[in-house]
Amino acid sequence: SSPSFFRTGVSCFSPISDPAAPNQPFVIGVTGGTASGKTTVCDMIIQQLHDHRIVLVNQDSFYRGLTSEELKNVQEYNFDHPDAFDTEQLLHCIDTLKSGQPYQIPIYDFKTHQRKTDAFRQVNACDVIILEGILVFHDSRVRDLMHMKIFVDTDADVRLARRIRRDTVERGRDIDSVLEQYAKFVKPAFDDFVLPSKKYADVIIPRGGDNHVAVDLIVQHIHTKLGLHDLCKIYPNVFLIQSTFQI
Ligand code: UZR
Ligand code: MG
Repeated sequence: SSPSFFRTGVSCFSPISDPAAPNQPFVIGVTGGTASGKTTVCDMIIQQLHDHRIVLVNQDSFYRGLTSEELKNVQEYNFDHPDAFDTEQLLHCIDTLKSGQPYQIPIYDFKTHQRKTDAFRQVNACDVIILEGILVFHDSRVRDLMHMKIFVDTDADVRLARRIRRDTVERGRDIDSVLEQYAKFVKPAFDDFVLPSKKYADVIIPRGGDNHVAVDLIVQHIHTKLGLHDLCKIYPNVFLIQSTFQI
C-alpha cells in the first residue's frame, strides 16, 4: 500500500477564504450601549492593525435625516429605534466594499439631525471593515456579513455619565434634554434591542476601551486570520493537505 494524499476540501479558513471570493475583506461588528466605548475599542484595534487597510463604518452615518415634520417635534423622535437607520443603504455600503468597490458614506450632523447634502466620506477597497454602532447586531442580514462580532459591555452609570458629557460638549445639547431623552428612549431601547443582541457576540469586552488585554487578544486573532487570508490571496488554489495511508 502506498501513501495517498488528498484534499480535505477546506481551504485556509472560512468564510473569507472561500476560493470563489478570495479577496473579500474581513468584517468585524462592534456593538454595545450608547457611550460604552465602541469607538474607542475600534480606534485601538485600528491603531494596532496599522499594516492593513482598514475602513471604519459607523452606523451613525446611516441615520435617516429627519423630515421637517419630525424636526418640529424632535424631542418625540426615537433615535434609538432600529427604524431610525437606513439599513438597506448600510447593507449596500458593506456589499459594495466587499466587492472591492469604493463607497461614498453619508455625513450625518447630530446637531441638525440631517445628512449633509454636499459632502460624503469616500472609502476605498480594504482588508478589514469594522462596522460599529448601537444596533449593528439587530438585523440578521447585517449580522450575517460579519466574521467576528464584539459586544462592548460597560456599566450603565458609566455610560450615562459619558453620554451627558459627550452630548453637552460635542453635540450642543443641554443636560435636561439629555436626561429626558435617556429615560424616554435610550434606556428602553437598550433593554429592548441592544442588550438582547449580546447573545450574537463572539467576544464580550467588559469595561470597553479600558480593557487593553481584550483588545490585544482580538488584534492577535485578526492578525492570524489576515495572515492566512494573505496566503489565500497569494496561493488561492492551495488547500490544506493531509496525508493518510491506505492499507
Ligand atoms: P453612540 N443620537 C442623537 O442624540 N441625535 C441624533 O440626531 C442621532 C442620534 C443618539 C441616539 C443614540 N439617541 O443613543 C446615540 N438618542 O446617538 C448613538 N437619543 O450613538 O453609539 O455613539 O452612542
Ligand atoms: Mg461612538
